[in-house]
Amino acid sequence: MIVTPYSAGCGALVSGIQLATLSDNELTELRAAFAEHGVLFFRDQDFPPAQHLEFAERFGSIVVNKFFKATSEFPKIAEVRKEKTQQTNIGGGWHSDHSYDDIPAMGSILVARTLPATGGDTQFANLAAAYDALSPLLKKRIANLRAVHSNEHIYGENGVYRHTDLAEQLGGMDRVGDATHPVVITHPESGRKVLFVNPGHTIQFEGWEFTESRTLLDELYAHVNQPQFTCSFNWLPGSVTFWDNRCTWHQAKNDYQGQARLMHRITLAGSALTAG
Ligand SMILES: O=C(O)CCC(=O)C(=O)O
Ligand SMILES: [Fe+2]
Repeated sequence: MIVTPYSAGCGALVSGIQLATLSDNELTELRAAFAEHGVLFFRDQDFPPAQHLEFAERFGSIVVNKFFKATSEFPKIAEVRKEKTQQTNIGGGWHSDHSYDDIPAMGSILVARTLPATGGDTQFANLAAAYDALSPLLKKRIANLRAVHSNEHIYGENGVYRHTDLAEQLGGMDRVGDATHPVVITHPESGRKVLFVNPGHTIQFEGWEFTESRTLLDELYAHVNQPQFTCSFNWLPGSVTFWDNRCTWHQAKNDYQGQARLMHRITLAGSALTAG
């Protein structure tokens, strides 16, 4: 297995393995690479849905997303679909998956099934590197804060997706909810401190006024969204991406209007978060 950094501060490309036929030793190596880099990219994988499922179950335990449609054959595989005629895409703004749950998802494994001729990259950000680079003053300001993470403003009755052409493929409107988490967590595998807030789901700091929260959150978001902490993955047939939701953000570019794109996603369960 060869693991090479994908960009200066974000992700790694893993080559020389097939996820569908990974040996136990390779799985151990992969776990270490995953803990070190937070997001792994794979090319040229022969990885049908049954093998996607099998790999996910070897790595951890699966959680099913409340809002996305599943594939007809595999209820644990979610479809991330955009039709030719559709304008809005899923995950078009920076977020981490399931941070609105009390125990957020550990990771997501995304597999390309139908790709546009050009465009449709997924971008990632490294929240451990971003935390390390915060000024001592900002680190001090956020040290003991907690933040509220919600999905209601996205998937709820008046959420941003409800009045778009994505609405008909989403369910679970009545299952929205929120959770609070430490703003700085210690990553359970790497032991690194991580900035655990994201633009998609974090709505405010616990006990703070909304506008006050907004100002500091926007400052933190602008800090993360810099070239030294981010990268963009261009999908090709056979590409797979596996990211850790506790220490990365991602967003799907919506720059391929008039073309279809279909990805398969499996989400893996996490463990309770620890304050950093
Ligand atoms: O379609 C993508 O590139 C990513 C969409 C997304 O946010 C997800 O699958 O969690
Ligand atoms: Fe996502």
